[in-house]
Amino acid sequence: MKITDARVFVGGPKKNYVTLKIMTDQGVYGLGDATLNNRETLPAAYLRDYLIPALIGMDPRNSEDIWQFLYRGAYFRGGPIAMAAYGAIDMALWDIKGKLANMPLYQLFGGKSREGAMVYAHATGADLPDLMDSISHYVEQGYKAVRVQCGIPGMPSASYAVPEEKGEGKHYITDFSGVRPKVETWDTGPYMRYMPGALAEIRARFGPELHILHDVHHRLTPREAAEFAKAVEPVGLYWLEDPTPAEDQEALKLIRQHSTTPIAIGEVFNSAWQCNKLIEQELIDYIRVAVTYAGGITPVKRIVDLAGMHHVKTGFHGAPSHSPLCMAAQAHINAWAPNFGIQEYLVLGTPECDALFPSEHRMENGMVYVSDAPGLGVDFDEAEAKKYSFSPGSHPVVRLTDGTLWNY
Ligand code: KDG
Ligand code: MG
Repeated sequence: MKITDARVFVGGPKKNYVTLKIMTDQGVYGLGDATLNNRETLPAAYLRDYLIPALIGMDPRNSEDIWQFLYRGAYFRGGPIAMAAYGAIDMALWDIKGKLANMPLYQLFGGKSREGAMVYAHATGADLPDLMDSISHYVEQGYKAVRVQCGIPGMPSASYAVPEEKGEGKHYITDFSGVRPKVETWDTGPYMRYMPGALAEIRARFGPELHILHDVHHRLTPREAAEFAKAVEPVGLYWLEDPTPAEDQEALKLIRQHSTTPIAIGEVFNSAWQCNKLIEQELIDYIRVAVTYAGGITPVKRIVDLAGMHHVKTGFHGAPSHSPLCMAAQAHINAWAPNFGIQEYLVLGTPECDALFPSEHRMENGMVYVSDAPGLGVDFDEAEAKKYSFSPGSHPVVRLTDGTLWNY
């Protein structure tokens, strides 16, 4: 069996999805997602100019050897652009494998460990009453877990993930007006003074059962993060996410030594080598990698297995950054993984997205139910894809009140 051709499509409804389609001499094709948020044309170019020509003629069933060929075979290893491109290839090869076996991917991994996988919604508010309404909205829809982000009194511009426009699926992350980033202001003092109390009010209002998550989005120093994690202990958070940038992994010990608040990290990681120390030293409780960014199903399964040996659960990234193909790959891992924790999920709620990526993966009462269709269980409608083209966007940048550039 041979790979005969592969094509890359960039575009989608309110999003530049990078979709790879690998064709074979047996008529079976595989699909993968290489969407690297706000850098979409780069993995697409790497795929088109370097990787696809090398893949043609290879046996698509040898997904392990092809992954090694991509990763070890590149003299300059890894990095977010390359790993997103490898992620798409690996996903597409697993899709082909599942279709050949006539089995959904979770069966190839070892079958189901659960029926539905718990997901968390994104509640946001310009202020606390607004956030309370947003949380109620998701609780009424049946969500058992909600990530909460709130505007901070005294902070000149909204804190992380607070949309200027309200409504489900509003893009508070990507600004499509061009590649010049919008500037947000951050002030640690007001945040540290306000947010622990706000989280306590949310707990008091919604009771002990609701899983409350909060994303610090890399804004604190390790010492501040340790203080914050300790201060919010009585709230009983499900997790505190990205309390500090994770390049300095040693620094995370400070948070661990001062608090029992569960920590979730990894959405910007693109290699198992960025995860293994945090997992082995048990400095985190949830590993947040995404199948696209971390190089595909092959390496992510290895990360999940290592995590399982160290009491670390999964909490895969699932912001609107990813196409339904990546979300499907994660749904199959979530159905299988013995150490599944939770899945991030953002309701885009667009019929256009469903038309572009038809699938039978279902979302009900805050749970995702994986499709039983062979492979990933998601198709790609090329006629629909013709409606869309690339439009450049950017993440914001963050500056402190005196103008110093800070962590987004
Ligand atoms: O591209 C960046 C977003 O995916 C990120 O800001 C979202 O932090 C995020 C999250 O937890 O979903
Ligand atoms: Mg995050």
